[in-house]
Amino acid sequence: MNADIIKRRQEMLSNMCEERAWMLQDQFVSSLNHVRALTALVTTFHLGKRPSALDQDTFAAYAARTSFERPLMAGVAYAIRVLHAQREQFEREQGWVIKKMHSNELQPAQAEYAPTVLTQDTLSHLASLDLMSGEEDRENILRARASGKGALTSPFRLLESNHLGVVLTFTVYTTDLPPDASAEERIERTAGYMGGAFDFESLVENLLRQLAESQAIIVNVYDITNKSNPLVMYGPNISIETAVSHTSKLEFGDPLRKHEMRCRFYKQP
Ligand code: WA2
Repeated sequence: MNADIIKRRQEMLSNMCEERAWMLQDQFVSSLNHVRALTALVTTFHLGKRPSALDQDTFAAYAARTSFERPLMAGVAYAIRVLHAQREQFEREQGWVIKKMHSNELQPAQAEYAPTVLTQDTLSHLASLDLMSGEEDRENILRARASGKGALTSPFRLLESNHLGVVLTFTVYTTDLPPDASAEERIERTAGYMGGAFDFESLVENLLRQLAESQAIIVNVYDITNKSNPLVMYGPNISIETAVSHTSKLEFGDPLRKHEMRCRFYKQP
Protein backbone atom coordinates (compact mmCIF):
# COMPACT_ATOMS: atom_id res chain seq x y z
CA MET A 1 0.00 0.00 0.00
CA ASN A 2 1.10 3.52 -0.80
CA ALA A 3 2.79 5.07 2.27
CA ASP A 4 0.97 8.34 1.69
CA ILE A 5 -2.42 6.65 1.69
CA ILE A 6 -1.59 4.74 4.87
CA LYS A 7 -0.54 7.97 6.53
CA ARG A 8 -3.76 9.69 5.53
CA ARG A 9 -5.91 6.79 6.69
CA GLN A 10 -4.03 6.72 9.98
CA GLU A 11 -4.72 10.41 10.51
CA MET A 12 -8.39 10.00 9.67
CA LEU A 13 -8.76 7.09 12.05
CA SER A 14 -6.92 8.90 14.86
CA ASN A 15 -9.26 11.89 14.54
CA MET A 16 -12.38 9.72 14.52
CA CYS A 17 -11.15 7.73 17.51
CA GLU A 18 -10.17 10.77 19.57
CA GLU A 19 -13.55 12.38 18.88
CA ARG A 20 -15.37 9.24 20.04
CA ALA A 21 -13.23 8.82 23.15
CA TRP A 22 -13.75 12.47 24.07
CA MET A 23 -17.54 12.25 23.68
CA LEU A 24 -17.77 9.01 25.60
CA GLN A 25 -15.61 10.25 28.45
CA ASP A 26 -17.50 13.55 28.62
CA GLN A 27 -20.91 11.86 28.89
CA PHE A 28 -19.57 9.22 31.26
CA VAL A 29 -18.08 11.77 33.66
CA SER A 30 -21.21 14.00 33.56
CA SER A 31 -23.36 10.99 34.40
CA LEU A 32 -21.01 10.05 37.24
CA ASN A 33 -21.03 13.60 38.62
CA HIS A 34 -24.79 13.64 38.62
CA VAL A 35 -24.89 10.45 40.70
CA ARG A 36 -22.52 12.19 43.13
CA ALA A 37 -25.11 14.99 43.39
CA LEU A 38 -27.81 12.40 44.11
CA THR A 39 -25.81 11.18 47.12
CA ALA A 40 -26.01 14.75 48.49
CA LEU A 41 -29.75 14.77 47.78
CA VAL A 42 -30.26 11.58 49.76
CA THR A 43 -28.00 12.79 52.59
CA THR A 44 -29.94 16.06 52.85
CA PHE A 45 -33.54 14.98 52.30
CA HIS A 46 -33.54 11.36 53.44
CA LEU A 47 -31.02 11.10 56.28
CA GLY A 48 -31.12 14.78 57.23
CA LYS A 49 -34.86 15.04 57.79
CA ARG A 50 -37.17 13.35 60.28
CA PRO A 51 -39.36 12.09 58.84
CA SER A 52 -37.53 11.60 55.54
CA ALA A 53 -38.61 13.94 52.76
CA LEU A 54 -37.89 11.23 50.15
CA ASP A 55 -40.13 8.25 49.59
CA GLN A 56 -40.04 5.89 46.62
CA ASP A 57 -42.46 8.01 44.54
CA THR A 58 -40.55 11.25 45.17
CA PHE A 59 -37.21 9.62 44.40
CA ALA A 60 -38.54 7.96 41.24
CA ALA A 61 -40.06 11.25 40.01
CA TYR A 62 -36.83 13.17 40.63
CA ALA A 63 -34.70 10.45 39.06
CA ALA A 64 -36.91 10.40 35.95
CA ARG A 65 -36.91 14.22 35.62
CA THR A 66 -33.11 14.33 35.81
CA SER A 67 -32.32 11.22 33.76
CA PHE A 68 -31.22 13.44 30.83
CA GLU A 69 -28.26 14.41 33.05
CA ARG A 70 -27.13 10.76 33.05
CA PRO A 71 -27.30 9.89 29.35
CA LEU A 72 -25.26 6.68 29.59
CA MET A 73 -27.01 5.22 32.64
CA ALA A 74 -29.81 2.67 32.64
CA GLY A 75 -31.03 4.09 35.96
CA VAL A 76 -30.12 4.89 39.55
CA ALA A 77 -30.98 3.29 42.87
CA TYR A 78 -30.27 3.62 46.57
CA ALA A 79 -29.60 0.72 48.94
CA ILE A 80 -29.18 0.98 52.68
CA ARG A 81 -26.83 -0.69 55.08
CA VAL A 82 -28.67 -3.09 57.40
CA LEU A 83 -26.77 -5.02 60.08
CA HIS A 84 -28.02 -8.49 60.93
CA ALA A 85 -29.28 -7.35 64.35
CA GLN A 86 -31.45 -4.72 62.60
CA ARG A 87 -32.88 -7.05 59.96
CA GLU A 88 -36.07 -8.18 61.67
CA GLN A 89 -37.18 -4.67 62.54
CA PHE A 90 -36.17 -3.39 59.10
CA GLU A 91 -38.25 -6.05 57.32
CA ARG A 92 -41.22 -5.43 59.62
CA GLU A 93 -41.12 -1.69 58.97
CA GLN A 94 -40.73 -2.10 55.21
CA GLY A 95 -43.36 -4.81 54.91
CA TRP A 96 -41.08 -6.96 52.71
CA VAL A 97 -38.10 -9.27 53.19
CA ILE A 98 -34.52 -8.93 51.92
CA LYS A 99 -34.01 -11.04 48.81
CA LYS A 100 -31.07 -12.48 46.97
CA MET A 101 -29.97 -11.20 43.56
CA HIS A 102 -30.42 -13.62 40.63
CA SER A 103 -32.70 -16.08 42.50
CA ASN A 104 -35.08 -13.53 44.11
CA GLU A 105 -35.30 -15.88 47.09
CA LEU A 106 -35.08 -14.96 50.76
CA GLN A 107 -31.53 -13.90 51.59
CA PRO A 108 -30.12 -16.23 54.29
CA ALA A 109 -28.54 -14.70 57.42
CA GLN A 110 -25.43 -12.55 56.77
CA ALA A 111 -23.41 -10.18 58.93
CA GLU A 112 -24.90 -7.26 56.99
CA TYR A 113 -27.05 -6.48 53.97
CA ALA A 114 -27.55 -3.77 51.34
CA PRO A 115 -31.23 -3.99 50.34
CA THR A 116 -32.35 -1.58 47.61
CA VAL A 117 -34.96 0.81 49.01
CA LEU A 118 -35.27 3.57 46.36
CA THR A 119 -35.19 3.01 42.60
CA GLN A 120 -35.65 4.87 39.36
CA ASP A 121 -38.52 3.08 37.60
CA THR A 122 -36.11 1.68 35.00
CA LEU A 123 -34.35 -0.28 37.80
CA SER A 124 -37.47 -1.32 39.74
CA HIS A 125 -36.31 -4.96 39.44
CA LEU A 126 -33.61 -4.15 42.03
CA ALA A 127 -36.15 -3.24 44.77
CA SER A 128 -35.64 -5.26 47.98
CA LEU A 129 -32.65 -7.15 46.51
CA ASP A 130 -29.53 -7.36 48.69
CA LEU A 131 -26.82 -5.81 46.48
CA MET A 132 -24.21 -7.53 48.63
CA SER A 133 -25.45 -10.84 47.24
CA GLY A 134 -24.09 -9.96 43.80
CA GLU A 135 -20.33 -10.42 43.49
CA GLU A 136 -19.61 -7.29 41.42
CA ASP A 137 -21.98 -5.05 43.39
CA ARG A 138 -20.65 -6.33 46.72
CA GLU A 139 -16.99 -5.71 45.85
CA ASN A 140 -17.88 -2.25 44.60
CA ILE A 141 -19.82 -1.38 47.76
CA LEU A 142 -16.91 -2.44 49.97
CA ARG A 143 -14.40 -0.45 47.96
CA ALA A 144 -16.60 2.66 47.67
CA ARG A 145 -17.36 2.90 51.38
CA ALA A 146 -13.76 2.39 52.54
CA SER A 147 -12.48 5.10 50.16
CA GLY A 148 -15.28 7.67 50.15
CA LYS A 149 -14.91 7.91 46.38
CA GLY A 150 -16.93 6.75 43.42
CA ALA A 151 -16.13 3.14 42.51
CA LEU A 152 -16.62 1.32 39.20
CA THR A 153 -16.91 -2.42 38.64
CA SER A 154 -15.27 -4.40 35.85
CA PRO A 155 -17.60 -4.96 32.91
CA PHE A 156 -20.31 -7.60 33.51
CA ARG A 157 -23.81 -8.48 32.31
CA LEU A 158 -26.40 -6.33 34.10
CA LEU A 159 -29.47 -7.81 35.76
CA GLU A 160 -32.66 -8.02 33.69
CA SER A 161 -31.36 -6.38 30.48
CA ASN A 162 -28.35 -8.73 30.37
CA HIS A 163 -26.49 -5.89 28.61
CA LEU A 164 -22.75 -5.51 29.10
CA GLY A 165 -22.06 -2.59 31.41
CA VAL A 166 -20.45 -1.36 34.62
CA VAL A 167 -21.93 -0.35 37.97
CA LEU A 168 -21.05 2.91 39.75
CA THR A 169 -21.29 3.25 43.56
CA PHE A 170 -21.07 6.27 45.85
CA THR A 171 -21.43 5.93 49.62
CA VAL A 172 -23.87 7.94 51.74
CA TYR A 173 -22.47 8.54 55.24
CA THR A 174 -24.45 9.32 58.40
CA THR A 175 -22.29 12.40 59.04
CA ASP A 176 -19.99 14.57 56.93
CA LEU A 177 -16.48 13.14 57.02
CA PRO A 178 -13.16 14.95 56.49
CA PRO A 179 -11.30 13.99 53.30
CA ASP A 180 -8.61 12.25 55.37
CA ALA A 181 -11.03 10.06 57.37
CA SER A 182 -9.76 6.51 57.86
CA ALA A 183 -11.31 3.49 56.16
CA GLU A 184 -12.54 2.21 59.56
CA GLU A 185 -14.24 5.53 60.29
CA ARG A 186 -15.88 5.50 56.86
CA ILE A 187 -17.17 1.96 57.22
CA GLU A 188 -18.52 2.77 60.69
CA ARG A 189 -20.44 5.83 59.38
CA THR A 190 -21.84 4.13 56.28
CA ALA A 191 -25.58 4.65 55.87
CA GLY A 192 -26.14 3.44 52.32
CA TYR A 193 -25.08 3.24 48.69
CA MET A 194 -26.17 5.40 45.76
CA GLY A 195 -25.42 4.14 42.34
CA GLY A 196 -26.51 2.86 39.04
CA ALA A 197 -25.51 1.12 35.88
CA PHE A 198 -23.76 2.34 32.75
CA ASP A 199 -25.26 0.39 29.89
CA PHE A 200 -22.53 0.07 27.25
CA GLU A 201 -24.35 -2.38 25.05
CA SER A 202 -27.28 -0.07 24.32
CA LEU A 203 -26.64 3.51 25.52
CA VAL A 204 -22.97 3.79 24.50
CA GLU A 205 -23.90 2.00 21.28
CA ASN A 206 -26.54 4.70 20.57
CA LEU A 207 -24.06 7.48 21.24
CA LEU A 208 -21.37 6.09 18.93
CA ARG A 209 -23.82 5.15 16.19
CA GLN A 210 -24.94 8.77 15.88
CA LEU A 211 -21.47 9.96 14.90
CA ALA A 212 -20.38 10.46 11.32
CA GLU A 213 -19.05 7.40 9.47
CA SER A 214 -19.85 5.07 12.35
CA GLN A 215 -20.21 2.21 9.83
CA ALA A 216 -16.62 2.68 8.67
CA ILE A 217 -14.79 1.90 11.90
CA ILE A 218 -14.72 -0.75 14.61
CA VAL A 219 -14.66 0.72 18.10
CA ASN A 220 -13.72 -1.23 21.22
CA VAL A 221 -13.63 -0.05 24.80
CA TYR A 222 -11.50 -2.12 27.17
CA ASP A 223 -11.04 -2.29 30.92
CA ILE A 224 -7.24 -2.56 31.03
CA THR A 225 -6.89 -2.47 34.84
CA ASN A 226 -5.11 -5.80 34.50
CA LYS A 227 -2.81 -5.02 31.58
CA SER A 228 -2.22 -8.66 30.67
CA ASN A 229 -5.95 -9.39 30.55
CA PRO A 230 -7.90 -6.59 28.83
CA LEU A 231 -11.68 -6.99 29.28
CA VAL A 232 -14.05 -5.98 26.48
CA MET A 233 -16.55 -3.38 27.70
CA TYR A 234 -17.88 -2.44 24.30
CA GLY A 235 -17.62 -3.65 20.74
CA PRO A 236 -16.95 -6.94 18.98
CA ASN A 237 -14.74 -9.47 20.77
CA ILE A 238 -12.42 -10.15 17.87
CA SER A 239 -8.72 -9.54 17.48
CA ILE A 240 -7.55 -9.08 13.93
CA GLU A 241 -4.29 -7.48 12.98
CA THR A 242 -4.77 -4.37 10.91
CA ALA A 243 -2.18 -2.07 9.40
CA VAL A 244 -4.01 1.00 10.66
CA SER A 245 -5.26 1.31 14.24
CA HIS A 246 -5.48 3.91 16.98
CA THR A 247 -5.73 3.81 20.78
CA SER A 248 -7.31 6.70 22.68
CA LYS A 249 -7.04 7.30 26.42
CA LEU A 250 -10.17 7.22 28.58
CA GLU A 251 -10.53 8.57 32.13
CA PHE A 252 -13.75 7.36 33.74
CA GLY A 253 -13.19 8.90 37.18
CA ASP A 254 -12.13 5.85 39.23
CA PRO A 255 -8.30 5.91 39.53
CA LEU A 256 -8.28 2.20 40.38
CA ARG A 257 -9.70 1.26 36.99
CA LYS A 258 -7.97 1.90 33.69
CA HIS A 259 -9.77 2.10 30.36
CA GLU A 260 -8.96 2.76 26.73
CA MET A 261 -10.62 2.89 23.32
CA ARG A 262 -9.18 1.09 20.30
CA CYS A 263 -10.30 1.89 16.78
CA ARG A 264 -9.78 0.16 13.44
CA PHE A 265 -11.18 0.43 9.93
CA TYR A 266 -13.57 -2.26 8.76
CA LYS A 267 -11.93 -2.75 5.39
CA GLN A 268 -8.31 -2.35 4.52
CA PRO A 269 -7.94 -0.99 0.98
N1 WA2 B 1 -27.72 -1.54 38.86
C1 WA2 B 1 -28.31 -1.92 37.69
N2 WA2 B 1 -28.21 -3.13 37.16
C2 WA2 B 1 -27.47 -4.03 37.83
C3 WA2 B 1 -26.83 -3.71 39.04
C4 WA2 B 1 -26.98 -2.41 39.55
N3 WA2 B 1 -26.40 -2.05 40.70
N4 WA2 B 1 -26.18 -4.83 39.45
C5 WA2 B 1 -26.41 -5.80 38.54
N5 WA2 B 1 -27.19 -5.34 37.55
C6 WA2 B 1 -27.42 0.98 43.66
O1 WA2 B 1 -23.92 0.12 44.37
C7 WA2 B 1 -25.15 0.71 44.52
C8 WA2 B 1 -26.57 -0.73 41.27
C9 WA2 B 1 -25.87 -0.66 42.59
C10 WA2 B 1 -26.00 0.66 43.28
